[in-house]
Amino acid sequence: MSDTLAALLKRRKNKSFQDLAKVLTLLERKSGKAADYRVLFEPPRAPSLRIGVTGPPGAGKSTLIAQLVKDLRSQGLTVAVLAVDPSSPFTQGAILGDRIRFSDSFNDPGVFIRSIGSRGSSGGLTAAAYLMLRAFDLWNFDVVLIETVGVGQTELEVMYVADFVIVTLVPESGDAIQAMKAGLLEIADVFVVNKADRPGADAFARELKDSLELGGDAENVKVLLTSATKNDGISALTKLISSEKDKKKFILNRKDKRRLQAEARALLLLNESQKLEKKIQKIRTPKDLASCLK
Ligand SMILES: Nc1nc2c(ncn2[C@@H]2O[C@H](COP(=O)(O)OP(=O)(O)O)[C@@H](O)[C@H]2O)c(=O)[nH]1
Ligand SMILES: [Mg+2]
Repeated sequence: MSDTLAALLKRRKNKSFQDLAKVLTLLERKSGKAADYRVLFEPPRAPSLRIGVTGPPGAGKSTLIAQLVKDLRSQGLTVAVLAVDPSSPFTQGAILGDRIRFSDSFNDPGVFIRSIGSRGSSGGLTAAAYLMLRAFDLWNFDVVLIETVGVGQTELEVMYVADFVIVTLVPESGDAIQAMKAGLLEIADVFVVNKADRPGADAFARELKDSLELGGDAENVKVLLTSATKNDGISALTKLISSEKDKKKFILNRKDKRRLQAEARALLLLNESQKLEKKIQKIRTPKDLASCLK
């Protein structure tokens, strides 16, 4: 007999990765009764620090994450990665043929990696993503890295799940002021100008800094240069992450009203859409259709 969500969550103290993988699969399918989910909403004893890594496709987010994982592991921290990106190489099959030599981390008992392909029907993060992150809290990971792709409006939602947001750009990202207009300033705790081994990186970083100063945000938002493939500049980023973890302020910030509402929105939308789908499946005839709005 396969394990139920309730049974798997009950033995979470074992911290089995196999159990966790099963939990995530069940959460992704949203199978289980509402009562089974309750434990996910209890305040965790030691919540994981959630780091959002966002930015346009190809900016080097996955490469950066692979390097961050190695760095954080060398500090003895346990790490989970959740890639909300269908094209992410963070699946064992894909990674083998990938230039990112990440296989070490796959055999590391302190690293758990999972990707989810789909976004919610409303365009936002899926309810599954919120629930999975809660499961990571229960499994007591020190740090969770969340990769989300793009810089559109829906991606801005990452700020509701992450405690600290790294916006990854590249020298070719273009007009820095334009980036600010896209709402990136609102979500970024740090801007990473990756591919700093390419021309124009310094100038782009300076332009970013200038526009931060204009907006009066230069003190709160940092700009770092990295070259993820060369493992350059990553340690400065790891330092920022460690200091965020030590400050513990993130635990309080989780109670922010907007964050709670964003999570509720994802969960309720899923609930309602499942109910609607049941109704839709019952429509068989033009007469059914005519009466569906009653
Ligand atoms: N030159 C250079 N290439 C990089 C760097 N970081 C990543 N890349 C390359 O950029 C491409 C996209 O990287 P990936 O991590 O998949 O980007 P993502 O789509 O943002 O996750 C890959 O070919 C990487 O090897 C870097 O710092 N410098
Ligand atoms: Mg990626």
